[in-house]
Amino acid sequence: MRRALELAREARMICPPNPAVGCVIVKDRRVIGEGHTQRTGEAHAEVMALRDAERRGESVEGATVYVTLEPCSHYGRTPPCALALKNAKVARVVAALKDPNPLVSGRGLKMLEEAGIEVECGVGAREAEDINKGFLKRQRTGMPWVRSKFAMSLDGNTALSNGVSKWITGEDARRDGHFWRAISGAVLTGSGTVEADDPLMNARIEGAERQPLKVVVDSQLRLSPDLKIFKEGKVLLVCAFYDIVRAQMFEAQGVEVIELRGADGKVDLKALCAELGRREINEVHVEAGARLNGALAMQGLIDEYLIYAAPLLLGQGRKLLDLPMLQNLSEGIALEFIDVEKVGPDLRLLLRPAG
Ligand code: AOF
Ligand code: ZN
Repeated sequence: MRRALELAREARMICPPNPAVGCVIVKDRRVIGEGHTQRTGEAHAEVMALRDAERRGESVEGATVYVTLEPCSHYGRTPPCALALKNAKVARVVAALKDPNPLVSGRGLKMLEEAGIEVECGVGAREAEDINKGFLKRQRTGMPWVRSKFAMSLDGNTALSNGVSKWITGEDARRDGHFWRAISGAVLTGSGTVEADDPLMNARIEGAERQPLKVVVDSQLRLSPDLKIFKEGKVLLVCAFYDIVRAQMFEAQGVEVIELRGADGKVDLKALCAELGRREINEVHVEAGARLNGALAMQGLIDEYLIYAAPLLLGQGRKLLDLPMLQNLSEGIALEFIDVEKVGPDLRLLLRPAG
């Protein structure tokens, strides 16, 4: 299962919105086939592992299959993996997790059991959950997993007061950031960041064969359609007031413009997340300023903070989140460290809301 989880991790840039799944086939204590999920619409992990065994000239009859997600039972873009395993006459299937997809949800395991195959579920569940937290959250709640990324000085500044921020963190940290963009279904940013930095917001990393949808929040549609972000890839521009003349300037270049207005006259961020969930976005990667991040955090929409901290002190500057002035420490956003790693000269911190 450890190897299957490793394979699943390798699939993360390729397969969204499909979950990243790894599969290892073992017989007589030898690995005779392995594989992971391919691009959406192409083969699942189990089929890749079966094909691998065939290529190696191995018979899978009587073998044990380790897979990081319950084999599917439905005809989706591909035929059911549970059926492929049944036809291959494997003896035992060990799955890490049940697939919460309502089209599967226990039916895959049941189908195997009914075929007389020994089934076990739950081995390596925690890690398997972690690899597909976006897919799993979306299947369970309809909402995507939202991760906000920041680069800051050790004293918590994301830029100087005059806006200068290039570069606070080193090259390694910046490269690492592209990996997280590449595994995401969408990159979300705001008008302030787009105007100040004119970023591309794509994933520039080897192995990124699919690009995340670029989502830009611009309440008043005040950005210029000539900015780089609108020039390439799929872009969703979200406003609070749809102005047909402004919108058409973007639409003429293939940008989709939608209006999602909340009660406060700003973009309804919760509705936006729900909309991205409907569009099969599992993970939303936020790279935005303190205003958009503050609003997301206040509405409890951030599931994870990815913070690169540079060994640099800047004194005054811009903060991670714009929050109303607090009176008590207990009003702060309490987080929990999930992972801490050194990336080049910087630290990479992964945190989630506590509790
Ligand atoms: C598996 N093995 O490697 C993956 C599975 O449209 P399809 O046919 O590609 O099916 C997509 C669904 O299959 C997806 O939503 C999820 O429930 C399951 N993913 N299942 O047996 C795999 N990636
Ligand atoms: Zn499948």
